[in-house]
Amino acid sequence: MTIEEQPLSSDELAKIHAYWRAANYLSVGQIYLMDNPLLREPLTLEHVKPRLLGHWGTTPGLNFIYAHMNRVIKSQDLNALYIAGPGHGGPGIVANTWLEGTYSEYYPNISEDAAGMRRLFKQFSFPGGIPSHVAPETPGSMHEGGELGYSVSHAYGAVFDNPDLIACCVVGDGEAETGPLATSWHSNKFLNPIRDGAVLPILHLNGYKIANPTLLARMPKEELESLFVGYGYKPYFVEGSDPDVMHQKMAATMDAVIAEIKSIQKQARDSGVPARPTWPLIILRSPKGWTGPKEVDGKKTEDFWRSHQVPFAAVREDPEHLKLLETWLKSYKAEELFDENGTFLAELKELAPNYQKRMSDNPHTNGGLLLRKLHMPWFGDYAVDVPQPGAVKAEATRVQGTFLRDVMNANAKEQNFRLFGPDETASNRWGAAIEGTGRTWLDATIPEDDHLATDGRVMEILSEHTCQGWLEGYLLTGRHGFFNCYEAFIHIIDSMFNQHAKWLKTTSEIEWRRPVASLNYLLSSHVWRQDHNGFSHQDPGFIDHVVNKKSSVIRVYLPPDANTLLSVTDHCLRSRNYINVVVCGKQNAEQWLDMDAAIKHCTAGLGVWDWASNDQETGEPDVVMACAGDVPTLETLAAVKILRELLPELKVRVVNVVNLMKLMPQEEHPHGLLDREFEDIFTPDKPVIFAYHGYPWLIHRLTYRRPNHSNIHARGYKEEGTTSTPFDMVVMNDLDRFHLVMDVVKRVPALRHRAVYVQQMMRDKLIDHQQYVRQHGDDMPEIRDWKWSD
Ligand SMILES: Cc1ncc(C[n+]2csc(CCOP(=O)(O)OP(=O)(O)O)c2C)c(N)n1
Ligand SMILES: [Mg+2]
Repeated sequence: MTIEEQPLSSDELAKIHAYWRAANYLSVGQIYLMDNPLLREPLTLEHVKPRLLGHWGTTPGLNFIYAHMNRVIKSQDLNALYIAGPGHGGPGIVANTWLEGTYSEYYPNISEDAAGMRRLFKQFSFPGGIPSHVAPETPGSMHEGGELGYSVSHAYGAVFDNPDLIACCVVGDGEAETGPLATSWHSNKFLNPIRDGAVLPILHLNGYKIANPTLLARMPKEELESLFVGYGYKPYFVEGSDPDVMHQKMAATMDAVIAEIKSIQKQARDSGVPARPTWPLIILRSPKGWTGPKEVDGKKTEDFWRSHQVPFAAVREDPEHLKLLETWLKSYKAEELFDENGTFLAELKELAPNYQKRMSDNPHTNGGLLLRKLHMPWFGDYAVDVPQPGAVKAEATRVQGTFLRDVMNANAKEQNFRLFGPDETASNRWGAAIEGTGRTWLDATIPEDDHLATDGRVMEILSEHTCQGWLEGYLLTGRHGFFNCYEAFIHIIDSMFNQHAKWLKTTSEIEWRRPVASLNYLLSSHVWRQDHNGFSHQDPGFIDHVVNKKSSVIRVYLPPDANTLLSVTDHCLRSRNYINVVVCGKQNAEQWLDMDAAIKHCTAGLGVWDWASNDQETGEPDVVMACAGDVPTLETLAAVKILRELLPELKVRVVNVVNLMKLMPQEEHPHGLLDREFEDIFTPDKPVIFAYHGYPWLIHRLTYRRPNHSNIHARGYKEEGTTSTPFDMVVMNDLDRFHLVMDVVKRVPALRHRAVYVQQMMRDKLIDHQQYVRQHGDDMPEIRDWKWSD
């Protein structure tokens, strides 16, 4: 659909065009200049930056949309934020925040005058200055857009449970080719027009990416239109390149789509019926590098991919380029836009809204300002009764699900807590949470559907990217959430995790950014218990990936049972500005700690399990049996029991690690133990057999600087797996109790004389196991029915 009305008077048209010119001028200035910001002197080489960095091509389009958003925010008193999918258009967004006055409020040094403009230009992509993208440093940004693909999911995450908010979401046509972006169009099926706000997606069809045309720009218009109709949107086209015509078209279209959004919301809110509407979407087809040089060195530049970055960069070497730059900058007629002090003219500045109506100062983009603590039920009320270690079994994540359901209920009024997952929430046994409010679903239902609800708070779509993007958007606008995922497939969002960790690291260094709730992952259906699925579903490597990131923002927890999982969950939901990775199985499994012990254990993060150890009297073990993760803990305790029976004189100390970061040196991670504390627990010189949930090398990576590192012998997942029995999985990876016993006798010098006999016994046991599982398809009864407390 195309709107042909011309709502702007000639004065309004002239002003909005002037506003756009100002933003474009400031964008080019940031890319090229370090002095002479208003071109009051002839441009010379000294005024030009020695290294020209940044992106021009996307910027005029972003500025165009920004100016037109300002117009409707003002005329219709909207509460809106701006998400620049092509975040490389940083100069444009920075320019707009400066024109609105916000930039100078946050950074008084960058004042609203010629001196401030000079600094504004110089700092961009300059050592000691600001990054080239719409980074955390940019007021009004909750989306850096450096890694493309997440704009739409972030926008929807921001407006869930924010009924008055509109997220203007610019999507690059290159960005729209990415997998995460493509799947995220479906977010409209999860948006409840009564309780949620609205997203206004603007597909920015400038035709090109870095060095290629884009698919969406070159496909026939009918196909493009059908594509978005198919996704459930109503596309409005704004196409052209003549600014006067385009301003009228854009203004008319903006008026139409805002009216449509308001009417959809009113209708749903008045009727109380939250059916899925067809939300409007704008397709803006305008030239890449619009208003820039048409040709450079005889080559097409405007309306072509050559304008993507710095359209010409030999300014210092080529006098023609210097002249081209001056002509280009002068084309914006800065003298008509800024007064003699270099201050933006008041009659133009007033086109933008004021105070927190400015998109650059919308508090939702600094979510910590709006963050409210969750009402937390006492997690001890959900405790599994554990009269003795190993006396009962429970499904840890099912217990966690009941707690999360009640967190959700306790915050029903605030509407600030949601759960996210790629269709695995029930499988990961958070069934109670689903039964609580249901899963969000706005489309058709049939009577047999299970807990689909228009106001459900459990968000499920089979796209890890979309789940992650929604949750990030939700958290960054000041709310809380938890993401559950199969352990192996969380790798799909490795890169999104990276970006969020970078965002948190940077924001924690910016004093006006307030802390937001942590991003919490439950990784379940983990490597050791992939009974249905086998090898493809076995990958515990996300932890290895996570620990690469700045230690101040990452936390990894491996609770061994339900009560420790509850304690860790409570802690994660109260924490701020972290990414908490919690790995825990969902199967019915041994429970070790009662709630009191669990709280103490989790508070310490690791500790000696005295009830499983027998070195209390001497205080000096022969061997330390360390474990992290539920299955390794089980195998360790089973190995300890064998050792007790076979070698009663052996002094064994059992250490369980919940908080993996305790292993790191304190200088490297705030949770790290002091070396002295590490020595107290792991001894200065005794063998440590460490059974670990994931790839064993990580234990060495975390402890390589520790005093007793040469005696640490780590076992873990060695990339062996298939669809087999639970015990066969640990055997395949040498993590089973029998291998652990063999490790002990090999490494404790005093056991040399017994080694051969014990090893033979263990090897025989492993042969019994092999034969039994192949014959019966199940683990041996002595394994399956094993109990610590016998
Ligand atoms: C996931 C990802 N892949 C690749 C890049 C490198 N990259 C930066 S900009 C760009 C082209 C983007 O094109 P488009 O989305 O159309 O933006 P615009 O034309 O508005 O600059 C690419 C490929 C990236 N930033 N992120
Ligand atoms: Mg493009």
